[in-house]
Amino acid sequence: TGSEKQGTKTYYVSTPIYYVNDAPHLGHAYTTVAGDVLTRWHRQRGEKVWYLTGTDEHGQKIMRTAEANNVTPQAWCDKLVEEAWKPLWEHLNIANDDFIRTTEKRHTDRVQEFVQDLYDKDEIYKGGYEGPYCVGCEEYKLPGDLIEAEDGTKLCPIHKKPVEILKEENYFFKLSAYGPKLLEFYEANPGFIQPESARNEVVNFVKQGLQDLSISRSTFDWGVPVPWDDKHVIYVWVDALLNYATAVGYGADEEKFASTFPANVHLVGKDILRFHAVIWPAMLLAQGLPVPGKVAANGWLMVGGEKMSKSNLTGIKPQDLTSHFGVDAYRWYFLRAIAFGADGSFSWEDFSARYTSELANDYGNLASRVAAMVGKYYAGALPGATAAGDAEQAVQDGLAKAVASADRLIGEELDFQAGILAIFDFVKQVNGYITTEEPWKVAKDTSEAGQARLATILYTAAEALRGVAVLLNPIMPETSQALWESLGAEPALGPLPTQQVQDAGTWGQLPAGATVTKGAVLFPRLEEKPTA
Ligand code: ME8
Repeated sequence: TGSEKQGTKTYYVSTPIYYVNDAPHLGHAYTTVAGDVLTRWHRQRGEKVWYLTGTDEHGQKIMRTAEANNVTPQAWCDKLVEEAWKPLWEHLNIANDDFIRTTEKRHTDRVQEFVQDLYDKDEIYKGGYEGPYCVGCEEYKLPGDLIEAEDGTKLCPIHKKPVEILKEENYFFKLSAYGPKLLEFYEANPGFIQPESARNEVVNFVKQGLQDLSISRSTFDWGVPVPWDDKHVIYVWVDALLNYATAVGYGADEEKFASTFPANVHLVGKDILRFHAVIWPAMLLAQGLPVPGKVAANGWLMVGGEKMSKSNLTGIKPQDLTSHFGVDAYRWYFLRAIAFGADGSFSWEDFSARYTSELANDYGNLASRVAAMVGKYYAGALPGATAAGDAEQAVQDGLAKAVASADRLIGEELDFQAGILAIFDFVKQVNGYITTEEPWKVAKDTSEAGQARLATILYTAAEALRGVAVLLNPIMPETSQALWESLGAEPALGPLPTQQVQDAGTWGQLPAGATVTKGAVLFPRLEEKPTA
């Protein structure tokens, strides 16, 4: 493609576009924060990055919700987007570059063109289908996938709600023809689906043989009209998946499209893996368009042993947690506590315990002790390191190792938990260094050698924190910025976001004489837990 020729492919990350039948909950925020961390990490490498999120506004689920609330679907979507979704992402410091809504003309026009094109290429035909349909999933289910209620009613395995038998004359996409090509593609690109368990699930599913995909609906009209037959609207999932193309200029801005598409990483929950790892690449193959680099599935946040969903919430909103723990700690917690790809539960107790021991004690106290000592012994002017030895070399090596590990784990492998641990292992190492070196005792040695040691210890600790501020910036941007300022790194080294990850381990960047100030406490002691 043109983009490869120019070598300027933008690193493109997406979240699912969420249904706006209700306000966002912890589960949506989990995926969106992960995408934001990945995006900021790559920005911090100096790469060109595009982070896309948005909302999925068509289909029966939205239509019925609007009806139940006595408003038009469009009015419902407008309200939810402006009053619930966009404000939450702003609150959580999500630095998305665009926000696509599937009701926007820039999207619907291009969706029609895409589908018309497939029709012209004979990839779409008219046929009939009858089968169990889950409105919650907006998906026909295979009879074998259903579970049974005690009274024998067939239920969707995800929503645990009765399925409806739908019978429609619809348009079909020849998905079944793409099975062999997809299997070949998975084989040639082992990293396409992450984690391994998700990949195996998809490969087994495709190996069983794919059915053609019904891509239109004629029993309701809240959707994008099929261009050649306006009694039908385009199936909401075909409409939705195309957001990843329409948002970056498909059919409208060739240059932008060529330099951005396809996504390097589609972040999704494992509930919608098949759409992204089977249907979406097949749609692209059918058009001769390039397929994405990776579909990374996060596990489920669970409540009472079930996937947290709009109907079985914990009653805890993201805002309840951020007002107690702060936005940065919130962004950190779920990625730190749960291995990406695995299921996990939220617990107030676990969050509090980790906040106190890892953020407040290990990290926050280190930052404030170092600033306090530079204040006390050097009136806030960072001393130079003139007496470095093995202990200092070990800290320097520890930082280089943390940089390399975190860059691979977070930036490449999307193993946020292990990456965060690598950074915090280094924080622990620096704490250990200070405990061993006891600068408060060294300070009492007024000999020249003693004073040189004190200066060296404090410089080493401050310089180590300089590296930590860079590494944690994608995860906790507000506290990193506060630390950066407290170390006097700005103006000497420039604004924090311009610091590159790959340079973070280069030792000796903080200049002697930098003005160190004791800023606000990074992670204040927690108030009493609000009573439910
Ligand atoms: O599926 N744990 O939208 P949606 C972890 N519109 N992640 C969760 C979660 C949980 N308990 N609950 C939700 C749709 N998520 C479609 C997507 S994309 C072209 C169309 C996250 O509002 C997770 O990322 O149901 C999941 O895939 C997504 O929210 C589903 O959001």
